[in-house]
Amino acid sequence: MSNSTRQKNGPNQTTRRRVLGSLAAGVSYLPLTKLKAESAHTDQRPLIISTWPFGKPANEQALKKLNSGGSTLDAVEAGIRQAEGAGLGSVGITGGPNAAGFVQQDACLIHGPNQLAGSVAAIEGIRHPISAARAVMEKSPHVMLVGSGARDFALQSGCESVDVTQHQALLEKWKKERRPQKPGVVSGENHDTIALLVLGPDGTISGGCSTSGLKGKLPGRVGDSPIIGSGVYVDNEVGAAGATGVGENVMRFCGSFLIVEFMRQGMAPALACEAAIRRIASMDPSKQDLAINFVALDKKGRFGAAGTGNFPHAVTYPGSSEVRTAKAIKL
Ligand code: SD4
Repeated sequence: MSNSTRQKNGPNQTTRRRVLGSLAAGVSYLPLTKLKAESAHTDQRPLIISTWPFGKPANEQALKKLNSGGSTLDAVEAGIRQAEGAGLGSVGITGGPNAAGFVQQDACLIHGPNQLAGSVAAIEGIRHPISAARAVMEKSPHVMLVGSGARDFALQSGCESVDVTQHQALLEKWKKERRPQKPGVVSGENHDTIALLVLGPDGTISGGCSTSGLKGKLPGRVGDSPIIGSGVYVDNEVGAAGATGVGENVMRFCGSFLIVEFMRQGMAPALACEAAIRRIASMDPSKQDLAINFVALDKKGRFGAAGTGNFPHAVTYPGSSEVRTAKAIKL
């Protein structure tokens, strides 16, 4: 650009054109006017957002941890431990069994300031998989451990073991009492994931995710939840996103990473969640009911969510803790 053109346009117009240009480049085949999901904003810090109504007590536990001097990573772990230990019949060891009648859990966390992450998948008999994921991050040179290796490492790291044989009786009872679910189908009865994101008072962002996965899944099946960039993603300069729903429909598209990239290009969190859902829907050849939902927050304190169904999620900051519902995106 010549000096005279630069002077004529002025810095604001140039910046605006650049932002619009990058927005267009990011979602080139999405009609931007179709995107409607609205984000909210707070100047209050910390700000915590998580999936489903059971995220509210988890958020409050995370807030407590921050108030007692914990880091955003400590808060993520504390909040998710609350959900894992709440006996929800969903997240945690009391979650839904796989097709063989065992609970296999997936969890991960990621810390924005140093971009360190830890993850466990298809782990059995560990009370708090999120703490096992943190142990992988802090005590091993790796990011992800699975199956019996993950369990052995968790035990060596001091994580609490749960007797899965004893639990089997409970699982049998659970299976008898509930309507059979087809693997891969998410209904009101088989939601089972907490993704929880924290923006700290100093602008630090961390996030995590924990699940017993889709009920009735094949043994060994791993979903999106422990996959960095799918179940959760954090970029400390931009924001964070987390997912719940049919993992197969998130992990094929790196859903949470995609949302953070849309936010980097200037989209507010809810809009970025909606754009990701529309992108995924446009790319998915099966045209099935995707059953996916996302929460997101950005560095500026904006937050929001979007889902293919009405999507309740929990938002907590000083002076406020509530469940909000994002209206279903019409595809
Ligand atoms: C999974 N995403 O294992 C998880 C399940 C879930 O609400 O989020 N259900 O695919």
